Amino acid sequence: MSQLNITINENKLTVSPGSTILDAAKAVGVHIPTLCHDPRLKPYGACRVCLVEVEGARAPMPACATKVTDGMVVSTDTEKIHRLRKTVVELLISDHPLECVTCEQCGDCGLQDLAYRYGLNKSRYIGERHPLREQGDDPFIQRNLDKCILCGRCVRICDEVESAFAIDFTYRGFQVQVGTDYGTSLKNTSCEFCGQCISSCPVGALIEKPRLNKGRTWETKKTLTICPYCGTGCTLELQTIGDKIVNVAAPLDKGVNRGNLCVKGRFGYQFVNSNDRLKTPLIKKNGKFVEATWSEAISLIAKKFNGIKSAHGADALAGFSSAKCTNEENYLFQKFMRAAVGTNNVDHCARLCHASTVAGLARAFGSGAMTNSIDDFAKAKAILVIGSNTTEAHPIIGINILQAVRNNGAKLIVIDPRKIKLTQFADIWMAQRPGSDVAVINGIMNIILKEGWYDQKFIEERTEDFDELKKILDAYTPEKVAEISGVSPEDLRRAADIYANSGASSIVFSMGITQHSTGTDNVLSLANLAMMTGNVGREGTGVNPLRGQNNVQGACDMGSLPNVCCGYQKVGDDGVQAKFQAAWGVELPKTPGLTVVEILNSAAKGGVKGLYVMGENPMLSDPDSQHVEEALEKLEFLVVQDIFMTETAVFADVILPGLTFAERDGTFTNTERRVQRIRRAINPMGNAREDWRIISDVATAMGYPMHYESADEILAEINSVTPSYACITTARISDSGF
Ligand SMILES: Nc1nc2c(c(=O)[nH]1)N[C@H]1C(S)=C(S)[C@@H](COP(=O)(O)OP(=O)(O)OC[C@H]3O[C@@H](n4cnc5c(=O)[nH]c(N)nc54)[C@H](O)[C@@H]3O)O[C@H]1N2
Ligand SMILES: Nc1nc2c(c(=O)[nH]1)N[C@H]1C(S)=C(S)[C@@H](COP(=O)(O)OP(=O)(O)OC[C@H]3O[C@@H](n4cnc5c(=O)[nH]c(N)nc54)[C@H](O)[C@@H]3O)O[C@H]1N2
Ligand SMILES: [Mo]
Repeated sequence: MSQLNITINENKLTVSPGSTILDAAKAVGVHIPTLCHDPRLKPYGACRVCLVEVEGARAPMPACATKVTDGMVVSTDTEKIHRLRKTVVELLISDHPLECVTCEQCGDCGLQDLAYRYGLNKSRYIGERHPLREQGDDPFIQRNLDKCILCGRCVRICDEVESAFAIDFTYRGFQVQVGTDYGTSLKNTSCEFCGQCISSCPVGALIEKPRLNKGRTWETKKTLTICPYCGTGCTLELQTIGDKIVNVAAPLDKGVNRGNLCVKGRFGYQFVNSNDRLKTPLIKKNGKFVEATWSEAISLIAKKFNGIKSAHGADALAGFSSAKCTNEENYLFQKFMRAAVGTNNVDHCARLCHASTVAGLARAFGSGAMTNSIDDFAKAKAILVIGSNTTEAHPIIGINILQAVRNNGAKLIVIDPRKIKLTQFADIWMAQRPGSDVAVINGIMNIILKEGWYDQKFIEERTEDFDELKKILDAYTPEKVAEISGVSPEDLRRAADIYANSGASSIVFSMGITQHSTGTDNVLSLANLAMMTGNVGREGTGVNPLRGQNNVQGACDMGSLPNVCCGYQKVGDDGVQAKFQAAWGVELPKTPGLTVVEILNSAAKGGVKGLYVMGENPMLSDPDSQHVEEALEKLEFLVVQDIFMTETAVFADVILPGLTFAERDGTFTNTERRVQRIRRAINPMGNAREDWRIISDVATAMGYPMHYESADEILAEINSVTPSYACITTARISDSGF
């Protein structure tokens, strides 16, 4: 479609069809004030402060809700417009407590800015005022209803973006207020405490409770970084005063989340400044932990590890790396285990999580990760969510999926034995018997085959062994699948029709698919379904595993795995061996090492004698905790490097205090393989140190020198030995990742 011409205050420009006057003004740097507008929401046009004059129009128009037409001539700075805006602001402040001196939002308030601009410190309009109605009987959201200007942003964002529907306008006329079905409390409502409403509120009516009285926004230092919780990898703005995080926000124009966060990202930062953090190294003496210096702790580890190595060989040692730590730390940890210790016994929690995805998708497509990006969900015509409780475990991806369904009309199929939030919005919800996924997917493929809904051209050009698949599918008639899974033949048929014939269907999966003894087969079945219908390799399609922890994709990419080095370069391969021996300057072990589960099995039998656990909590996370306890107790020497005294750390001989995400630099790789920067916002707590610095010091003490000045320097080394990260330098990672 052709571009549209518009003139704003003498500035001429062209914009794309669909742009509003506000968009166009922004593009030429003309400021138009707004109160009810939020780029995350549909245009509303209620507050009237964005009124502008349009040549030929009878009355001023709201810039936020008026689409540009070709040849439009707009004035934003006329006397008439200023008079109108001033009146609107005066009316608003006539019923607004002008207590800016104590208001949390002072300095960051849309209404205060406008009142200042128009020199209004009182209103000509005097009438009934709303009494003080402060609310907030929950831990997260302070609601000052007397400061509410009824712009509706909180109500709309709760509906349009979060699909939580917790609040609405209640009562009528002068009594109108934002409330809930349960009076005014947010407790016992569908509120998810994501705080999207707070992030949208233009005034001080909604405030993050934990930040109360800790400092105004303008007093804080702001650091852009990445959320430390799940694999979505949302961009956070940490607001700090001194070494304390006082609030978390998210910029509207950055990252995968563009201003949105979930309850964990927005409110779950107290652990950083918690007094329970480990602050100094600890050595166990006579069953009790005693504070130690770094050099005491590190030389003890070097002595014990070198002792076990010379007595029993390097394979009597093992290490757990961490999906909580950065790429730089994961790279260094596996290098430490391979080059300094001399074993491939290195693994991490991906083993318990998406190991079957990595195996299955690597076999099907050559790479074990999402085939499409998070933004692509908006382009899907149908989304099949199987074994992923997306809105709870990956909330920002969850809201993307719901927006695709509710705003773009994408069809939603949910295959999950449990009723989850997504099932409310699903066109079809199949509650199969747990573990019957291969049968259900085969049943869907059986129908697609019979009906001829498959993509013959795609199959011929891009796949192998379709005939083999056909033979297997014959047996999975809808009736037989119904018997195995409990899903009705009608539902299977409808699901097959929607998935195969939508034009662009995307599959989303997570633990409901992977955490099974048949996990790899489950993943392969999903890949087959996508390939059979040509739903891969295009926008809005694909097979999309949602990775769990914040940097589990990176921990895998960096080779914290027993069979591959960074970039999935196989340890048994001669070329790989030669390359890393040259790069790291030592002889390297050739046989693949043990997995997380095998390491603990071996320890229980006395095979593995020394274990280094960095940022994992196997006592809580690994199967059969009694068995884990036996294994940990049997070890001759256990090192735990964590930020807290965990259930695992109590078994350690030495505990090393690491730093949180807020105290260090580095990179995380999110579920869509976007490499993003985390940045130090505050100084390290106590005597704790960066994980990468600790690993380097232990390696050096063991006789394999590692000297790095910064995370950047480690990334440069990663660039040089990892083809898939070759060009990902810090300089090239912009604020939105690489
Ligand atoms: N709040 C919070 N968020 C997290 C985490 C956390 O600890 N807390 N952890 C992160 C991590 S590491 C991960 S891996 C992800 C996990 O993210 P998810 O995998 O989305 O989370 P689960 O709760 O394991 O849910 C899996 C879904 O599978 C369903 N399910 C169970 N059995 C079957 C089955 O046989 N077939 C099918 N099709 N479905 C089944 C369950 O009912 C559930 O809805 O979450 C990440 N996000
Ligand atoms: N019962 C049960 N078991 C499970 C699961 C389940 O749902 N239920 N889920 C499975 C899945 S999907 C996964 S991914 C695994 C997860 O298994 P784990 O990786 O063991 O998970 P966490 O308990 O999150 O442990 C992370 C540890 O890292 C520490 N930590 C956080 N940040 C840092 C840091 O910057 N540096 C250092 N050194 N330490 C840090 C934390 O304090 C915590 O002790 O658990 C698996 N096991
Ligand atoms: Mo996970």
